[in-house]
Amino acid sequence: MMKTGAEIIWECLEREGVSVVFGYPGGAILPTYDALKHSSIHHVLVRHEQGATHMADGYARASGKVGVAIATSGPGATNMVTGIATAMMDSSPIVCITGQVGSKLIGSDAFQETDITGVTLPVTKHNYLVTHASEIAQTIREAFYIAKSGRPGPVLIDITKDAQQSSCEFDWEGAKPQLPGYRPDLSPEMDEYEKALELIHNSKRPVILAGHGIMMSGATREVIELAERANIPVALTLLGIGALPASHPLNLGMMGMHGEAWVNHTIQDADLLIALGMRFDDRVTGNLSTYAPGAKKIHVEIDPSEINKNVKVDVPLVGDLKDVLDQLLPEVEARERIEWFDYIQKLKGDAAVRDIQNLPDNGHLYAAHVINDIWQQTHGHAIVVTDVGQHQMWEAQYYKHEDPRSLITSGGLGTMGFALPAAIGAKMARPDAEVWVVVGDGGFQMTMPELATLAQEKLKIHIAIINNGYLGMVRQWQEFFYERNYQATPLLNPDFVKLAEAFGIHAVKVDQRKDVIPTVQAAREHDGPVLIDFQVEQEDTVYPMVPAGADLHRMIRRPSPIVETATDA
Ligand SMILES: Cc1ncc(C[n+]2csc(CCOP(=O)(O)OP(=O)(O)O)c2C)c(N)n1
Repeated sequence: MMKTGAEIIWECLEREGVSVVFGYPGGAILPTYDALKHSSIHHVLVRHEQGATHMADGYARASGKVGVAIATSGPGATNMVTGIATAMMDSSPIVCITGQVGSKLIGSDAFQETDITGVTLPVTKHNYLVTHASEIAQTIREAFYIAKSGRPGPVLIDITKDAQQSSCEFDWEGAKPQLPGYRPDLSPEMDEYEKALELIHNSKRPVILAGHGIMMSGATREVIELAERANIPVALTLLGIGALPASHPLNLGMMGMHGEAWVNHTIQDADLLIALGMRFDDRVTGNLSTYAPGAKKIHVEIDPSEINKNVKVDVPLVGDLKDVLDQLLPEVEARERIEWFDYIQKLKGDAAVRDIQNLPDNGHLYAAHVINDIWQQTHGHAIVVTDVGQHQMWEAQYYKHEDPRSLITSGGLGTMGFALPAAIGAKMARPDAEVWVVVGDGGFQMTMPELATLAQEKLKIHIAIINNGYLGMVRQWQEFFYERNYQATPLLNPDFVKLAEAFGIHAVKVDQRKDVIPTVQAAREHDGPVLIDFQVEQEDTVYPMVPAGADLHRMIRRPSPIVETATDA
């Protein structure tokens, strides 16, 4: 059947199972918007194209499906770059469709022309420039396949205006992906499994390092089975949080720069690290030359280019984590490891009790109180979407996630402005779920126009601004490493309550600890979005902290008496 390129775009998206797209129109994508009237797909009008990409990303992370963002050429497309890079660093499957100037104008510096495939080449898993309607169907099918297969990631399709306008025969079946050079279905050799099993069985002090790949591969059940069967404690990366319930007895907690001291010590003292779907980021390892010196390393990872990239491993198992664990699990034998668990228990010391919660009310509101109370009220079952900064680390420390895909945060790129739009995407993906935004006063202001999108879509999302009047995490680095020279970090903020009200969003300010729980409860009962401006202690600090590049076990500790963390063992 003859269809225009624009009609083919929508038809292909429908056939790929897309029900919502996030976008912003403009001249070069207008034919596609014109054809939207014939489609059943819901279009969310964002307020900035960066928001569209974060929404698609949040949608993808919450659902496991591919998120879709649409923009026009030139500035519309370049506004997407930050969101695309964010998705790339965290292996999030999104497809971005951009309009391009007419094919005859390409290279002429035409109005709103940018070489967006050139610009996004290093931050996409793959990208395309499409100049004929007849190429659209196959390109979209390939883009979806590439985005979600193997190590997931963002794919961009730039489609010229004339390709959208012209007509051709639409043949879905004939447009099957043809990617002879793309081999995402790798699997390890049998002898690698045997080597891994030998290491697991002979190890006395093993630790599983759980990363984002566990969620991406849908392997949470298998990871729990491995941990339980072989009796191995599990340390989590930031993006691995949720891979096993916080309440699980083998869950050690988060590792790395702001991980618990005992978790880092456990890793440093291990004789075997079993890295599952994680990539040994520098925030996780600290100084590579002193990282887990006595440990053999098994690395289960879908992307072969990650093997030996940062940490030299003894046994690489390259393949889909779920498939690898399915193969490995029947051969894994039970072990006791009493000494190892006794040792870890000693490392925990008093730090297992985070006494900031138990301090008498000194009139100050700490971010930790806010996050702890949100956790208690939601019983660890909300989807929490964070921004980047101190609040992000406090969230990871104090919100005890029980479910996979329930912490959505920009880990790899650390993109401020991510939280609000990503939460909109997550709520569209999981309308049944309770969604909280935990965001700093700085990052919130980067994408706060998306409050308008939130109001227009009438989504029940709760926004907790952790308002400390500073670019808090940078202020913390200035405090520790730049002699408290607070250059360019104090913030003059707008009145966030009035701002939200201007968008028709219910909002309230909280500066007393006693008001946190009632406000959280009221927000949960409110029928629609709520913004809470939590005015917290201005110069609070995230402890513990491994300074960048330092040895993982040399952490800056919270000075007593506020909170005592684990002792150096
Ligand atoms: C787009 C972007 N610009 C700059 C940074 C560097 N940065 C990291 S954390 C941070 C401060 C965040 O402040 P705020 O949003 O108020 O959160 P807080 O740390 O106070 O919780 C900055 C500027 C970044 N991560 N992203």
